[in-house]
Amino acid sequence: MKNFQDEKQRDLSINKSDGTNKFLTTDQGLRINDDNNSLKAGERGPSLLEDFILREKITHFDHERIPERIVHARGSGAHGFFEVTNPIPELTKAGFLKEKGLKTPVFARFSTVAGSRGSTDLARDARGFAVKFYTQEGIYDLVANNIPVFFIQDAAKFPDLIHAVKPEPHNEIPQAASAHDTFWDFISLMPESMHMIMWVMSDRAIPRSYRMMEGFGVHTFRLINEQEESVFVKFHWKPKLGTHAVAWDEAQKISGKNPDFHREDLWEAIETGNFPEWELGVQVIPAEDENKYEFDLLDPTKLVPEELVPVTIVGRMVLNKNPDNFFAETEQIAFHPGHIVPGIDFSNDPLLQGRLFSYTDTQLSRLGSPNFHEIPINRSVAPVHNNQRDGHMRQEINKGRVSYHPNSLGGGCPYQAQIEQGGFSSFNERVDAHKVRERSESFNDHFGQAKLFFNSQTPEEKSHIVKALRFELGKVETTAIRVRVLGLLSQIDTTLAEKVALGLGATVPPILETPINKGVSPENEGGSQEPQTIESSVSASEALSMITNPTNSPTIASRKVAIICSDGVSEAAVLNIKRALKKEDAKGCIIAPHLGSIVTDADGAVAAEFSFLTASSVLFDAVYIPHGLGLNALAENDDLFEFLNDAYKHCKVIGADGEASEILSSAPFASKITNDDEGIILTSEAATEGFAQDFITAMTKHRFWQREPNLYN
Ligand code: HDD
Repeated sequence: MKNFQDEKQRDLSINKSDGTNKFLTTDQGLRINDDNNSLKAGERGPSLLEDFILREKITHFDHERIPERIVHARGSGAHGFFEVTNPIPELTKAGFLKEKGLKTPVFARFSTVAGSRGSTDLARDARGFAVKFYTQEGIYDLVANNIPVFFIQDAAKFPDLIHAVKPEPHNEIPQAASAHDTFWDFISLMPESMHMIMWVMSDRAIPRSYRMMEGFGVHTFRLINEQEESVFVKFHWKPKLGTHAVAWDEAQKISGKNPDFHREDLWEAIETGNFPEWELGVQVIPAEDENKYEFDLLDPTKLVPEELVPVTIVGRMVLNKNPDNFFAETEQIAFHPGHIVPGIDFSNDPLLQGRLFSYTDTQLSRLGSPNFHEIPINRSVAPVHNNQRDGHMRQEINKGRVSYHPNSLGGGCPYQAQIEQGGFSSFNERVDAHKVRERSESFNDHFGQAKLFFNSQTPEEKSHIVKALRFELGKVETTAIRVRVLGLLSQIDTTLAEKVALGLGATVPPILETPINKGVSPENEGGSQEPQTIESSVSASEALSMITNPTNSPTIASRKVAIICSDGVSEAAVLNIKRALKKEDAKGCIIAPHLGSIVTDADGAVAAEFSFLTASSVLFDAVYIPHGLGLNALAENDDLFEFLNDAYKHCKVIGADGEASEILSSAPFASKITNDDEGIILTSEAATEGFAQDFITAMTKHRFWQREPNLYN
């Protein structure tokens, strides 16, 4: 038996348990002799209430679940570090941004917004991108999304927005989907949501991977330097792997084939050493430029185009360790935009101001106690000393008689820190105003930046937005809601509205005076403030398109290629592509009609990792069919054609060599393949290194969307 003499040893034994080589015990440390049978009066008799071991086990089990997050319930996270590459001490006194090379531990959690904890990763939705920095000056949370703007301008509308998007209350349908009446009813009456609607109807809302998403702090924040001077700032995360999406049909199929697709992707990338990485950038706006732009910096439905204020990179984040326990870490982590450190401060964005209340409140209900900061994943690495005491599940054993300030009995401790000693102080902003429930007129333009976003998209991306809107509104049953949305879309782009209307068999209404902001009903249109459209001084921005986005890099690291094999496959061809992919840190996975060994033409064997039953094209980035003797058998396999069809439809690279290239000519899409389709890599010869290189070069382009009919044209 251990004799816990020092406190530290005891702490460790409480907090860490890997369950190996240990006796099974009760929660009180009593060794259990029989965990399989409850205590009964005789072998066939009734169970006895006395069985404290059974009762403890069942009671704990009965209470295993905590309320899921009211939004962002479905998510995945990982540990890592943030490293300063370009310190900005002239702008902020925040210690974790001050010194080149300084590393700060982080935990990042990515999430969907609307779905429940068990819902699919591939829902059309914004993604949460929350990072907890364990800085020497306390916890800093950057609680961001993968979209730089938000649906609403004031936190007062957040419960309405979420009630509208969540499953409808009478029948709890649909799960993790915005394609239903209540969501679009709300949206149709909230023109301020139109900019964000353009983003969520774009492919941003169906990312290929959490690792291939940008992150945005959304609100304007403040940075404060040692001289107590302040600038405004917008935060950006830029992914090293570029920003990529899947196709909408693909997203829906992935949801069935593997609802954990993003979760697994993040987990596997970290397990295999492909550590996800982002750069952190800032857009800095001098205080004197606060009113310089055609939009208000405090309006969270607006972004600052990078053409007006470039993004300066200050550091990088690398995620290099998966959690040990999902519940203890990913589920119990408590983010809060109000967790800030000296050198960072809030702006008066009314959405942010409401968030500052909401997140503490939600932790109280979810984690059940004001002591949520003591849960290991939430603990500050900076020492915590204060006079907060007691409460549910208090971990800290505070010593002594003093739990108040000021005190003399405790030598005045803990005492307040001067600003020079790292004490936090808010920016000394002058506020002199009437108390009002009003919205600033500078928030009234709801369409200017929606247009900017739409105009920045490539033709293929515009087509995807048309398709997404046809899908979403096509699921809406109330005709009047569809028509109202068409009216709003026509204020962004008339062709967009007409193309969506075509898919709905509807007509775009004349532009209506739409109700905004105040409590107005659809019948009683015309709020106190009229919506207006202010043309953006930037007409298009490359950074807003995923295809022209400057973050895109020609890497295929961690991408997965399906290599379709059957007995008699060319061993040389399989090894050739596998070798070439490995060099790029990508992976070739063998898929065959059955699992286990596949005999090669050289009488060797390759192991099939998946069969057609356990794999699907939607789970891979590209498909390759190597030549070989068993192709005739493959050519009769319906599953193969479904595989290839999806790969073609989702605009992926498809390659084949030797006789295998003939299989493609019998595929249903064969007649559609055009000569200029750079995503179809074929050779009638046996594949060479050059072939593998062509295949990889094609993969760096990610997708060949030109294959699809363009719905916007
Ligand atoms: Fe929020 C969770 C991001 C507006 C109230 N939010 C939550 C998470 C992210 C965001 C990433 C999940 C954190 C995690 O992984 O645990 N939220 C945003 C962004 C917003 C935003 C970028 C707008 C710019 N949120 C917003 C408003 C309110 C909330 C206006 C309320 C007034 N958000 C919450 C919450 C959640 C939350 C209810 C649910 C679980 C939690 O906080 O811890 O308090």
